[in-house]
Amino acid sequence: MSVSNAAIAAVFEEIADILEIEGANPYRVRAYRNAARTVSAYGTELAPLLARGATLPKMPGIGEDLAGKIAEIAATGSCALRERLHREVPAAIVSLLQVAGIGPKRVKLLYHDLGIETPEQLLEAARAGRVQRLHGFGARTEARLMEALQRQLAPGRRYPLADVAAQGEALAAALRGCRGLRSITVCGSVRRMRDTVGDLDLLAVTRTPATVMRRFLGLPAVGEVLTRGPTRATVMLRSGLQADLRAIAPEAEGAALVYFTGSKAHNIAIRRRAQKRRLKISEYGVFRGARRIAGATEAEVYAAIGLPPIPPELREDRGEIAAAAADQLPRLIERADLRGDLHVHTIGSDGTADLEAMAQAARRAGLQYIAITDHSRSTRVAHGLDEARLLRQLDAIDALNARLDGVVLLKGIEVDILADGRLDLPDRVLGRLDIVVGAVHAHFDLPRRRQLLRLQRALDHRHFHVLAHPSCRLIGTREPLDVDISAVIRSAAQRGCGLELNAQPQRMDLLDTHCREAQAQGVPISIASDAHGPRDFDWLHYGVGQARRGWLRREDVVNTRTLDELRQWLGARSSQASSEHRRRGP
Ligand code: DGT
Ligand code: CA
Ligand code: CA
Repeated sequence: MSVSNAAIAAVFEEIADILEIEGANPYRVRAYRNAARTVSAYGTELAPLLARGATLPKMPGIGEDLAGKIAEIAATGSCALRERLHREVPAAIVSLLQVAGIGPKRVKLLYHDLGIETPEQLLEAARAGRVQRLHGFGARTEARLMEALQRQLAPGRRYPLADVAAQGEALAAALRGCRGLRSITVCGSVRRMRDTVGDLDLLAVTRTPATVMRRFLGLPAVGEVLTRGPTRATVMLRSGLQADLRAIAPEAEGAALVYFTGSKAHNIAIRRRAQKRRLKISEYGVFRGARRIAGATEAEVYAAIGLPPIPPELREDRGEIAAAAADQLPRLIERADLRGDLHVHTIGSDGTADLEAMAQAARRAGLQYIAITDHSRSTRVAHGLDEARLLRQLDAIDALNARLDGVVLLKGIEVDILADGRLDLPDRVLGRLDIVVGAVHAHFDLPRRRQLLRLQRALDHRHFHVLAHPSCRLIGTREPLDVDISAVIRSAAQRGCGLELNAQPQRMDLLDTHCREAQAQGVPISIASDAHGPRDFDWLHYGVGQARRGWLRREDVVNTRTLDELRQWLGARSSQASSEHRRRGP
């Protein structure tokens, strides 16, 4: 597997972070940050290009030195400078940067003034009240840090799917080609596409487990070995994530896949079903007495207990076994069904690329249309658009649509839902847009009743189409809004609005169970990347995974429609809303 532009950018970001912690020249720090941004926004993957022997394309701000580093990282995943920096500062210190609310400047202060190197030490110092005395911290910051740290250091911490899946894929890729290895699969909650993951579960199919185990334990990503046996091992990865590896013989591959994919509740339910047929299911196969009657493939295992194969995303013991037995499993949505993306940012607000770069990236991602939905003015940190800037963007979209082939840009906005439920831009502006996506970005802690009224008032708005990231949770950092989501879903149904399933790794919002509720109410779902850069369309894959966990079919998802069908829905929503508006009076 080659090193992605995002991975190259991440190395540059890390170098910039450490240089900043060390107090390096700000220009030097900025050069690495700019390089990170340029590389991650670049439309073509660089590593395969370089591997073919091509020279690096000219990129703004990338001189000879940085170009050399890009080549080094593309070839090896790292570079000499980064390795040296890792030797100079305690490696753990970089993990301090992952604590919400502290950047390099603060890490530097904590290290120099208090000798703090790890999140654990920081929590201890905060509890002792030593942090608030530092320049630029204060009691409120200390309290916020303490809260973030307690969450981060809590046992049973769960990680966003996309992050863990990438690590799992990298491990699997590093093992592929190992002698005697027939296949390697990431199982567990990752294969079920659960939004958060506790640990990685890898399944290796081989007749020579010892060779595979040795290779696995020697991988650079593997830190501490926690337990090991002839066919299993548990390790702590350097990233801080735990991983299990199990080796199994080819004739048991299917049974082992079923077992290690889980969920545990699903396994227990199918075991019960097997028992009724006097069969025994384990990771080694399906047995009648001592005789193995199935096990090589998953389909064979399910067939042995009278079921069609059940997609991994449904294996939660939430009715999938009864549905399978009645031959009523839904035909789940697939990534290829998505024709568009209704939530995309550009440099107009806090994105990293311009309209055209996002349009081209969308086309490469197989999309036929995208809605440009930059932030509105209230979201100041994101440099939200006011009326004048939005109108200029609309002209730019017209001009671009006139010369673009293969992808159409829709005019939209991610408009702030203000504390009282009003929208952040006047009607005369919203009325000119193709699509209005509304979202909460502040006042997360209103009383439960008021929060619902706020969202309902927004949904009532005649120009409103889709409620973005409805719960507003951020995995590991922000709890969901305290609001009756079922009531929000019913309100959306009554008003003909859609709900978004936001596929950003930290969001994954709507939840799977709420997808199912929305489906039952006939609320269209928009699976959206909320892309802030060209590579972010990759996240749609995880959004589709979550939709599948919510039993959604192609017809439940509004951005599977053709552009004409979509426009019809958007238009119908506006005219329905305005007639209701007239009925109810202004
Ligand atoms: P996670 O890691 O918390 O995100 O969730 P999983 O589902 O990956 O759980 P994990 O890693 O504890 O176990 C991986 C799979 O192994 C799980 O999905 C099903 C299977 N498994 C684990 N423990 C048991 C058990 O006690 N009984 C059965 N039947 N299966 C189990
Ligand atoms: Ca797991
Ligand atoms: Ca596990």
